[in-house]
Amino acid sequence: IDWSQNMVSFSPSISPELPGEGLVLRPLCTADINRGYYKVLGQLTKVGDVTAEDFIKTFEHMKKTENYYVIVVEDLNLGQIVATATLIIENKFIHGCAKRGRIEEVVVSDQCRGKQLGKLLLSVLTLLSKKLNCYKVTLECKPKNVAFYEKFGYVASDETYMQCRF
Ligand code: 16G
Repeated sequence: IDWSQNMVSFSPSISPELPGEGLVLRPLCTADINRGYYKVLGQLTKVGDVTAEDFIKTFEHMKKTENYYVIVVEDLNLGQIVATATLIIENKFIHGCAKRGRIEEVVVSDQCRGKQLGKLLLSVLTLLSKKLNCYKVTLECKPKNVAFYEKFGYVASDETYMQCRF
């Protein structure tokens, strides 16, 4: 990704390569199930009872499709995941068989707020979706988070987000 194209400023300055003292930004790996990955996801929503086997099966499927970019920030001193976000690429027949990006599961652990990690994750995945030639990238969020996402160029759509829950 071309980091110079990112839309937000960081103070103090951080980057994907240097996300902060003792922190590393990298793709999710299987061992992260033992580094509190689910504890972080649990701060967003219900995660359910997931066995290591369930996790590995789902993760292997995601990797095989090559359409999932799950990134995490690890605190190297604690050996714990402290933030995560996912970009999913969807293939379309429309727009000249274009690709569309979806940003999902953006979570920064309570203890790691104020380190600009949410900003970093969103900048990286938004730039990545552009680099992968998505014609758009979308996300769903709570009204209180709208101002945060606007910083990266996201605008509220005139379409209504609808869902049917089971
Ligand atoms: C938020 C998340 C979405 C996640 C959902 C879970 C972002 C930008 N959005 O909408 O990715 O799947 O919450 O909520 O992180 P649920 O458990 O009610 O489906």
